[in-house]
Amino acid sequence: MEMQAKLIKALEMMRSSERILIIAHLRPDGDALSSIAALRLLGLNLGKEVSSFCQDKNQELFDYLPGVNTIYSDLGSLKKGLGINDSLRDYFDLIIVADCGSLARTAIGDDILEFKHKGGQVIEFDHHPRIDDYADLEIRYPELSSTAELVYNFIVANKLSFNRDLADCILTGILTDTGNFLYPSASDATMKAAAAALAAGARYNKIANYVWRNKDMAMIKMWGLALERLKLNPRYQLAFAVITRDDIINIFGQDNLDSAAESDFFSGLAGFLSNLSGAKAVMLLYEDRRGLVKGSLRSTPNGMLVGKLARALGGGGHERAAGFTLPGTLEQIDNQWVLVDNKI
Ligand SMILES: [Mn+2]
Repeated sequence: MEMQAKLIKALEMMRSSERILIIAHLRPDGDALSSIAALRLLGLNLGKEVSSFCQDKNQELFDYLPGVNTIYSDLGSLKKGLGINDSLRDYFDLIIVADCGSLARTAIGDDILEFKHKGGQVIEFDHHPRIDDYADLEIRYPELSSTAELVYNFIVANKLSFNRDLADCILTGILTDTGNFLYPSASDATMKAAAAALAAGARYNKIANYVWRNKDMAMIKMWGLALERLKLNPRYQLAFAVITRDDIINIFGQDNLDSAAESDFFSGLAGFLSNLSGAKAVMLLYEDRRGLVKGSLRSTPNGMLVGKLARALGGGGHERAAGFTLPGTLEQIDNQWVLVDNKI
């Protein structure tokens, strides 16, 4: 099926449902939350009852997006809030999964499979490479910059009205997933979608302040430390930087980063480093918590595709922007950084 036909079919499925649950990935980024916010508005415009879920969403994240404060951040409170005793199928007839890449990234994969098993319908809107095949209607286009761009295509394909609130969502998703149009995923179609959002009244300044001009002193210092630590592995032409748990405690004065700070560090700094010339790829490593190391990989222009490497390390993502998580700690031995897996 062509994209156009799939997008029309998605609207038919929404129209023939009464209660819709929209889900994006755990530890959401701007694109995940924008996609939820936009799809929720579109569902409400159809007269549907719409709920949304995103595991680990913290309260302030992208709070200007319409309805983003109504997103449930854990399944228990969703079920309690809606009076669901058992299965999601007892309440919903349609689930829309947005921007998730894999079922695991919904954080409630088993509940979704059970929902489907009991006759519920699932639509996927995504721009990650396929990992799982579970949706009744899979609208997956890895060549798109963002799921928000796909949602914009949904609006256009179905000739739905495009208002300022929707435009804020679309522009936010595009700006966050393209690093303000810097990453290679920003195509002419992406620019056209963003231009349409601006023409519909999207508040560019407010969005840019939120997604880009938002760095406090601690975050700038963390960027600074990572830049100072930047090294090139000449054999693989891989540039890399390392941030340890102790660095985070020293800089932030606390032992954890909230998801907004983490996303800024990973997406913001990794995206910035993807402009590095003289390297084929960039890798940021940091100790997510004691015993767990997260890696973020970016391809540089004309560099190597990093998606395969991330998948080989048990992670996922896009071909040019991907990540992984491994057990272990980061230690400096003989002036070299080593990932030590304490379990081995
Ligand atoms: Mn995305």
